[in-house]
Amino acid sequence: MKKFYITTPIYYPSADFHIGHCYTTIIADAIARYKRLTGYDVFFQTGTDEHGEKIEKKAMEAGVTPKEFVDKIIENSKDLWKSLDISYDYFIRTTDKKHEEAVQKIFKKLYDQGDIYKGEYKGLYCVPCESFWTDSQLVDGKCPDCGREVKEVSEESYFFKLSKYQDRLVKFYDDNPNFILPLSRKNEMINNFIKPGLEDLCVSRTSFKWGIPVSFDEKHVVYVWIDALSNYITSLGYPDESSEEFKKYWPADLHLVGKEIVRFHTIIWPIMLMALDLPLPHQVFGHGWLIIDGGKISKSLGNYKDPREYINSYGVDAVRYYALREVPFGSDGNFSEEALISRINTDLANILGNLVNRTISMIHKYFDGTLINNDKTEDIDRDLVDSVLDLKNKVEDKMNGLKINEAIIEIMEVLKKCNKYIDDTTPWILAKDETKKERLSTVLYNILESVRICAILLSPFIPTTSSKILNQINTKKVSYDSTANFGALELGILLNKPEILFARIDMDSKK
Ligand code: ME8
Repeated sequence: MKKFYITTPIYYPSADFHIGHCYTTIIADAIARYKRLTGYDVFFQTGTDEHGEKIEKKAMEAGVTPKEFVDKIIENSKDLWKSLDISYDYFIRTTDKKHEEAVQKIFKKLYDQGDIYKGEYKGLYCVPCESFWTDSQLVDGKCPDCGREVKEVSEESYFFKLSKYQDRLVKFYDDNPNFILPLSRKNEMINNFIKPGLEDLCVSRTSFKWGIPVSFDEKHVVYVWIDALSNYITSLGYPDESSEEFKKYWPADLHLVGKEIVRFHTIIWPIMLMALDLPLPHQVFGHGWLIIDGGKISKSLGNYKDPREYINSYGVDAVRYYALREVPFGSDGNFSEEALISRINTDLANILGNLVNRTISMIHKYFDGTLINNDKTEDIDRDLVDSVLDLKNKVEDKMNGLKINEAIIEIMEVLKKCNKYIDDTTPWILAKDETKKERLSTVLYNILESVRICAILLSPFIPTTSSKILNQINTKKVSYDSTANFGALELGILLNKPEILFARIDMDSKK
């Protein structure tokens, strides 16, 4: 069986997640589910990034130890992923003993082989981003990522010889043109970081304690990004390269990350792996941000709600659908509750929900809920059947190119065709004429079969809705392979009662 190892970034533990935080994970989940559906052995990993000065400070403010602090709020991440139906296979915490020991071994190995050396760091540091910057990288004297003040730090530190690997990294980019996607992000990395020349990276700190101690020099803690990036291999058992999981899943097929952390994943991470003599991941995809009114969603601006509020109001699949459908993957996209409601009304309630509901209702009304097909086909059926037959490959094409919103659009187009087919064939008129009953059975069969195939192909995106539809149809034909043929839907099945999938929402009532 082919394997697929996909990761999200590991999140900073937080009590205040917003919809932007859900974005990477919803997309990763949709891809993981799609790969599973299509027969891959998937390992989907997420987790939490728990060390660093920022957490130490927050814990201090809360009057607890950092470990007590993270232990308490970690459940918030898990609860959020549960409420979003995230089907991760493994949740790593960087405070896991196994991870901490592995990071110490990685650091020691790099030190022993001369890739890490001791020196003195003098420079600029952004605490919220845990990033070091040079003067020339600052924008208006502030952190180029978050726009906040940076502080001067000067301390004895260990350094990682990034510079030594620069040429190998450039060669790797050249040999693997799809390593960084979208391409614009690759150009950004080359122009902003590689062309000016990679500087050795400061990889230890002594000014705070909350981190993994350097095993041979305990007043130092390992720089949080070295700690965090390692999660992608420590979870698989590294440094035990003979472990089952490591042998099976490494290298990762896809690291999905937000655009502001592409730099860590496409420069520091590959160089760490080269130094460890390990194969490099196949791809890093840097997606855009969800923004509100043109700006990043931010706590200080107070422009967001807890994502669970949207889930409670509109249902998990509505929120997932919005995140996946609204934004062309890779670009920034605006989030607004109005646009969410509008998507629910147009796509989920009208195009999908109404179609399923009226089809199942008609089969109940005209055939007592039993599916029959007297094979009275007509020319008009061809267009619908052909579109349905093309759908599996079209979705596959789009998903292979990580064009998730376009994959969904393809499915929605077929559902729209089903609605048009109903309008054109007018089953309620056929039902009035006893001699048209056979034709009516075929019309309704064609629609329901199209709905079944669309429901299976929608399952990676809106899994709960997909299973509700397949349940209402009461079919056992739910495999991916069964979407390649039109006509697999069993004759004689007794459909379950129709249930409303998405109620239309009155926009005014939400204002
Ligand atoms: O960066 N829109 O963690 P994090 C889209 N711990 N994505 C957003 C977003 C928005 N408005 N806001 C945040 C970290 N994200 C590190 C990762 S990995 C070895 C270490 C995304 O909790 C962000 O781009 O700050 C990132 O991909 C993810 O949320 C976690 O961010």
